[in-house]
Amino acid sequence: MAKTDTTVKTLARYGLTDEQLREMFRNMLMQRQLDNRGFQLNRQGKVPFALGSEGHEALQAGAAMAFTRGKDILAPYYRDLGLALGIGLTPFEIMLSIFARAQDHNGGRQFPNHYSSKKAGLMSFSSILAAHIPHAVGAAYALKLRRQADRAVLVTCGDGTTSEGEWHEAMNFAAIHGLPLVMLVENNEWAISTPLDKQMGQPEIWKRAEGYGMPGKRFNGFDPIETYGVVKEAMDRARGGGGPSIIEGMCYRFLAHSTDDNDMTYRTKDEVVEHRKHDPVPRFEALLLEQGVLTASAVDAMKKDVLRETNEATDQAEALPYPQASDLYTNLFEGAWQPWQ
Ligand SMILES: Cc1ncc(C[n+]2csc(CCOP(=O)(O)OP(=O)(O)O)c2C)c(N)n1
Ligand SMILES: [Mg+2]
Repeated sequence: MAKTDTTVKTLARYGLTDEQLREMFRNMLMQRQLDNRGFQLNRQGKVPFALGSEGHEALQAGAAMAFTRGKDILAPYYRDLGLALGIGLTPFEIMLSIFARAQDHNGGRQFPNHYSSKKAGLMSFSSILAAHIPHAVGAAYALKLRRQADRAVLVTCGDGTTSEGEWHEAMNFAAIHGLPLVMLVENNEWAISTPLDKQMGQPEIWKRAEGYGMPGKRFNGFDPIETYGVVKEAMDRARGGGGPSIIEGMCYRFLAHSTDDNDMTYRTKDEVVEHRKHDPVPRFEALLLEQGVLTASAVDAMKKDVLRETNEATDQAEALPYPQASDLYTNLFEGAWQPWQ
């Protein structure tokens, strides 16, 4: 730790050190750089698909800080680039997924942006919305049955996903069994082209927690420190045998849903520009400068380093081969059996 915590006197920081604040900021810069790279590679015709976490940076960087590496389990969804980075995946691993190369942990056969890492405790997940939530609950059930009281599962999803039946069933089961689980909802106000008021009659998702019999809370997902405080509290409760909770971070999706979407067909540019005024990345940068956690030259150096790392990860991943067609059924069927035999 380079500086002591006394540097920031007025900031409520829930025990976060200067080093951790800088790490969160670097994560946010890295998210933005990798997002941008994914969209560029798509427009260059090098990758068929990409989507971004722009607007979710603070929420994900803050939440990742509350995850205990080597113990907790993360069951994320496709927009969780910052969570994946924050629990230890490298930009190179992210690029292997985007480029669908054989060396990717999923063998290059998953949808892009669907990361997994056994080492990091990151569960592989499905594009089918909410399908991963019962899986996460199952993992939490296993932790409870094994009496591993110092571990918890952090499961995430978007606002729209909370309308799926599996989401409700999973929450109910987690509550009944008092499982060590935190349901983190990343509310960005849109489910592709569907706004919140067309997704649900009660737009305050955290309030559903009471109906299941668990604690719930809503927080400002544009603030990484507040996010950390809320996620840490919920994870500590889960680890300590206090059961599950539903926490809802408010953010906004600045980009289109994905490279396959044109958001100007269902929302206005003015709406996006209005939300951009609260962009969490420059806001956090300004806060860290004001509090003396970073200097302007340190920010500059960090941005250059993030770009360098992104460029290297891109080049390294791009140079690697795709999976072989002959490996299509590897790890799916036992032995050499092929489905057409
Ligand atoms: C069961 C199911 N229905 C529909 C889709 C198509 N789909 C993919 S992402 C998405 C929107 C999800 O919105 P939200 O949960 O709010 O997450 P966000 O993308 O906004 O982060 C939809 C409808 C799907 N993948 N699975
Ligand atoms: Mg959404």
